[in-house]
Amino acid sequence: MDTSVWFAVALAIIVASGIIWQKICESPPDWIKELDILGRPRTKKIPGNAIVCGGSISGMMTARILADHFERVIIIDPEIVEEKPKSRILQYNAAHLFLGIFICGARKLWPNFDEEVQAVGCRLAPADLQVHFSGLLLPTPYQAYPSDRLPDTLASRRCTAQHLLYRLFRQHTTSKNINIVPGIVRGLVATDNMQSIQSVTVRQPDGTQISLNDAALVVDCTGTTQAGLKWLKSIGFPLLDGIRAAYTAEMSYATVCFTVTPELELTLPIPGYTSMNQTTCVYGTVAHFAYDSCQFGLMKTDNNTVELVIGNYGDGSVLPRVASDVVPFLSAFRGHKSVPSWFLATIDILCERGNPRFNNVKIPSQSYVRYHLVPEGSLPSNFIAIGDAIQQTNPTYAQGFAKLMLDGIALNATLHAIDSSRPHISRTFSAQFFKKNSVHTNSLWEGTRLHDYGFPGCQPAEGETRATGRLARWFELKLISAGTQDDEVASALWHVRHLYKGEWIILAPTLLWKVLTTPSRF
Ligand SMILES: Cc1cc2nc3c(=O)[nH]c(=O)nc-3n(C[C@H](O)[C@H](O)[C@H](O)COP(=O)(O)OP(=O)(O)OC[C@H]3O[C@@H](n4cnc5c(N)ncnc54)[C@H](O)[C@@H]3O)c2cc1C
Ligand SMILES: *[C@@H]1O[C@H](CO)[C@@H](O)[C@H](O)[C@H]1NC(C)=O
Ligand SMILES: *[C@@H]1O[C@H](CO)[C@@H](O)[C@H](O)[C@H]1NC(C)=O
Ligand SMILES: CC(=O)N[C@H]1CO[C@H](CO)[C@@H](O)[C@@H]1O
Repeated sequence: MDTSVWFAVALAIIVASGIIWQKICESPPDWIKELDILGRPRTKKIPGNAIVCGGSISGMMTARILADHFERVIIIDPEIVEEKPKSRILQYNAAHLFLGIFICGARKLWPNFDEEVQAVGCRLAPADLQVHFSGLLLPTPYQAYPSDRLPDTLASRRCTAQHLLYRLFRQHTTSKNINIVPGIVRGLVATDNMQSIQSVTVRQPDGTQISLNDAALVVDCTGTTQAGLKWLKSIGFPLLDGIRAAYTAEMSYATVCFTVTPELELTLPIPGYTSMNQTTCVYGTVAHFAYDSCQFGLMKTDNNTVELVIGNYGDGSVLPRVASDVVPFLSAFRGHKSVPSWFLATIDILCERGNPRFNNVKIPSQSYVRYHLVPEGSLPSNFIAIGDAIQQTNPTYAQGFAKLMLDGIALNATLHAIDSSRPHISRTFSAQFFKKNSVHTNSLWEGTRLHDYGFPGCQPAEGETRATGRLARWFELKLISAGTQDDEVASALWHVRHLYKGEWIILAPTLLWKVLTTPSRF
């Protein structure tokens, strides 16, 4: 064959593999396919008790899913029964943002989600966060939804969102098979052969201890406490210390909550808006690590509230604590474009007339219990964890609720794969769940951790330094820079952010080309 034929053949192969590469990158992630079967009950239930330890967001979602699969479900939490304010949840009064995938999953699990959102005074808003990077806008992909409204997200204070989920949880028909036990889980008891958990020990509010037996499945939903790890170690499961990775982003977080009547809202000088209802956030910006250390955003939340959230890497004492601190703090933001004057004027009005209430917290360190790395056979087959009990990322990325929904989707898919004629929890159940789930959620940990390492005050995980991930940060800046200049790249970023698409979409040849060739603004 002469060289021109070789060349033609080689070119054909490159083009064909490029098309396949593009197709692979654009294919929907597993969790989107598995979302379809979320909330569908199985006909023959698995015998025994499915025991959920912890009754906050993860616990309620998990109990709801398990009630489709198990004969009996028990949920244990010291504060769930009369729906008391959550003194054990540090972020109970902190502002939250919710990513699209959480709303999709919640609608599958609770078909009346939208009505209840209305009933408690929360709002479903188009998922336009008006997010800026170092002051430059990353556009929202309205063009990708030409005939339709942009997908929704939830705009609500955390406390109201918690109340919403509690109502949905109690109203659903599955709740009659869910037994609520007030109390604190003290530990687990393994079977003699150490293959599974047989019972859960609970201390009730009156101080008495009870044992919940016949455990078919035990789920750790204890959030920050990540208590499951301690319980397993204390009864002799050989879990190495390296299983839990941790670093400290050294972040502080301030929430300023305003009361805004419709009349006051009309006086706000927000350009181009007829109302704050049109978007989720009015304005938000994230810092470039070489220029500033803070990020902030303003959003209308439930009822008549509006929240300003400010996260700062490093010293928490610089964050505003009284009304007169707020505008000076925000005006000092350094980026590639300054904070617009209408935004500062809006905050000024809100501070003066919106009765500002401050809630400042220090964010605990970030951690990931990598149960998927435990050698097969070293975990009880019927133990899993969901939500912050597995992975607690930097909350200013607002991924917590979306991440626990991904965990829930993986749980349902793993349960669904169980043989329906003789349903039981097999020897490999726990390993299967953690493996599947880690494939979906590892990148949330990787992406946020490596971004945080860009900030000077951050204390890296053991075995890493702040230089770890330098290449990833270089690529991130290229990507964001291209996003501020190209709608297709911005659309990909938005879809990955809301977890509608996997992050590999960025590697599609057409996008990658744009990212690498667009001149960088940073
Ligand atoms: C300041 C801040 C801001 C955040 N902002 C956002 C945001 O904008 N968007 C977002 O999606 N996420 C955000 N998050 C993260 C989000 O709040 C968490 O991901 C979410 O609360 C996790 O829910 P969970 O049910 O797993 O854990 P938690 O909400 O922490 O609940 C744990 C539950 O376990 C119970 N418990 C603990 N130990 C025991 C025991 N031994 N026995 C029985 N029960 C027990 C507790 O009482 C509690 O009810 C933020 C977090 C913080 C700290
Ligand atoms: C918010 O509004 C809803 C619906 O109008 C109302 O039922 C609820 O009591 C209000 N909640 C608060 C905390 O004001
Ligand atoms: C915004 O939405 C709320 C709640 O749905 C509604 O009561 C209010 O009238 C809306 N405001 C405007 C200006 O459309
Ligand atoms: C969400 C849930 O609990 N259940 C379903 C998930 O997967 C399959 C799909 O049919 C159902 O049978 C499960 O019961």
